[in-house]
Amino acid sequence: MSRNRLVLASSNAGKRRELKALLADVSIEVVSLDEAGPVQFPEEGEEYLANAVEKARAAANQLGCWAIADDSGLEVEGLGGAPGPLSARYGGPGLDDAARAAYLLEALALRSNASRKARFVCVAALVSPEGQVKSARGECPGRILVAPKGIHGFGYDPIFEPDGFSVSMAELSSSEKDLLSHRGVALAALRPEIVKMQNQGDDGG
Ligand code: ITT
Repeated sequence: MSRNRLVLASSNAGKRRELKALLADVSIEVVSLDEAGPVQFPEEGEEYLANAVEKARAAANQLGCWAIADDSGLEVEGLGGAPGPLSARYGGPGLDDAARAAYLLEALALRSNASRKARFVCVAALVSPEGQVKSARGECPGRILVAPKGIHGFGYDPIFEPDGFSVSMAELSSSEKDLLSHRGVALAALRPEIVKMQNQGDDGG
């Protein structure tokens, strides 16, 4: 695999779709894992930064190219910040996105007067074929709705209303979400490093 490619080190189709759109104007070739080849990922821990770096590092090491990964989650004030970095596994194995969102709504409903204030967090990590690491964090503040709304996006989007909006994240178009989302903010902050990476690729290095 050419080192002048950037692989999206994620098994989550919703994330990959968003990362691909957010990287649409980067001139280096952006490829998914199904095009780049299988990667053995390490077990994830409970820290966004370490998780994001380890996912990108695994892909960069094993494929010999640039890799980008994100580790993200939803933090709910009334649940003491849960599910946070454990968002993908919240409620146990075997749940789909809708069941996980329903599980979170139930957990919140069981706590009387629990704060519905919440935020999405994303830490994105870029790793070079030589193992150099750059990272950036993005947050999107909002609140948890009482019932799901909307069909766009993925994960917890139908139960999250971003601050300043009266619709759920899943009622926004993908381009509207990209402008305000935790992932959009993290990728915007990482952009200068991606442009530098692109230039290194152009130099043949
Ligand atoms: P990879 O590690 O393979 O990228 P993953 O889904 O396991 O996929 P994470 O460990 O980072 O990724 O878990 C993030 C979870 O947080 C994700 O599965 C969703 O449940 C939730 N999440 C993250 N970003 C989200 C977004 O933009 N909208 C809704 N839910 C989101």
